[in-house]
Amino acid sequence: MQDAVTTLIRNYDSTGRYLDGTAIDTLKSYFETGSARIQAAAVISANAAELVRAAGSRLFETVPELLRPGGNAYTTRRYAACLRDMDYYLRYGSYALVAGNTHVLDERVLQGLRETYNSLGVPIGSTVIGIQIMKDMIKEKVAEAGVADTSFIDQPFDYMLQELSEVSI
Ligand SMILES: CCC1=C(C)/C(=C/C2=NC(=C\c3[nH]c(/C=C4\NC(=O)[C@H](C)[C@H]4CC)c(C)c3CCC(=O)O)/C(CCC(=O)O)=C2C)NC1=O
Repeated sequence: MQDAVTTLIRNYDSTGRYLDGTAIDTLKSYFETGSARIQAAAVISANAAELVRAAGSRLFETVPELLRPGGNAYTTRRYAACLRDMDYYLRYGSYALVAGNTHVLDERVLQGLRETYNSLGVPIGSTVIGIQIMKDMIKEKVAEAGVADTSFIDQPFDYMLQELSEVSI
C-alpha cells in the first residue's frame, strides 16, 4: 500500500534525484490538506451507516428497477450485498483520502471487480450512480463539519467511478 509521500519518494529515489520544486509543491499541497483529510475521515466513520443507507435509498429512488423482480438488488440477499458494496466503497475511499493516493483502491477494491460484476450481472452504470450520490453526500457532511474546501474528496471517488466505467455500460 502506498501513500502520497512514499509514492513521491520512491519516484525520486528510483532516479537518484533530490526533491525538486515540483516535489516540494506536491508535498506542500498534501500536508496543507492534511488536517482536512483527517477531519473528512472522522466525519465518514462517524456517519458511515447513515451515509450508506441514505445513498442506497437515493440510488433506489433514482433507479427503481433495481429493486423490482429481475432487478439486480431484488431479494433481501442481493439488496444487502449492494449496500455492503457501497460500504466497501465508502470505507476504502476514506483510507485513500487519508493516504492522498488511490493505490489502496487498486490493490483492495478494483482488482477484478468489473469481471465479478459482469459475471454476476451487477449493473456497473447503476453502481457508478450510487458512488456518485454517496460522494456528493460525503462532501455535504464534511462541509457541514466546517471544512471549507472539500474538493480533495473527489479524488478517490472519481478514481473508482472512472475505473469502474472504463469497460462498457
Ligand atoms: C472490499 C472489496 C470488495 C468489493 C468491492 C466486493 C464486491 C462484490 N460484490 C458482489 C456481489 C454483489 N454486488 C451487488 C451490488 C449491487 N447490485 C445492484 O443492483 C446495485 C447497482 C449494486 C449496489 C450499489 C449485488 C446485488 C451483489 C450480489 C449479486 C449476486 O450474488 O447475484 C461480489 C460477489 C460475491 C458476493 O456476493 O459477496 C463481490 C466480490 N467484494 C469485495 O471484497
